[in-house]
Amino acid sequence: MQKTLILLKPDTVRRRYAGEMISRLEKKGLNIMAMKMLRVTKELAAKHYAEHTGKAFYPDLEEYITSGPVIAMVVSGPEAVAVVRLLTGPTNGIIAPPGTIRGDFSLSNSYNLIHASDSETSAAREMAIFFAPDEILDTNITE
Ligand code: FUP
Repeated sequence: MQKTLILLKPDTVRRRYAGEMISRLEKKGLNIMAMKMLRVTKELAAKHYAEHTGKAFYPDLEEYITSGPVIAMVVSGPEAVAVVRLLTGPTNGIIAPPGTIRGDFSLSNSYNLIHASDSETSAAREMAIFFAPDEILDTNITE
């Protein structure tokens, strides 16, 4: 079993798609182990997006991710990192295939609704940014 970190970004909350996203994750068979709504500060954004802080698009990314509440989640399942990235689709909603979250709900390379860790190493790093260890619960679902 693997764990991965998901952020339902401000456009998901604004567009009232949080339920749709959570439903897709649950229907796939992933277990929700942690979930909280929060406002990402500039400091938190820089920590989470450390690999992007020097890039030309960072100011816009910072403005977007801090623009409203996000929902942070930890989900688990077999190969959860890769499985959630497949559900999410490529970064750019314009080329993301239909059936993926970004393919179905985004026409943008920036406003793409959801973040999902891209490796187990990133997942461990990102989970520690958003959750204390005791906030990640063993949901004990085996079926
Ligand atoms: P992803 O792993 O698909 O979320 O994408 P990246 O880690 O490469 O990028 C993180 C976020 O930066 C994306 F979700 C959107 C934003 N971004 C841009 O705004 N412009 C770019 O050219 C690339 C990424």
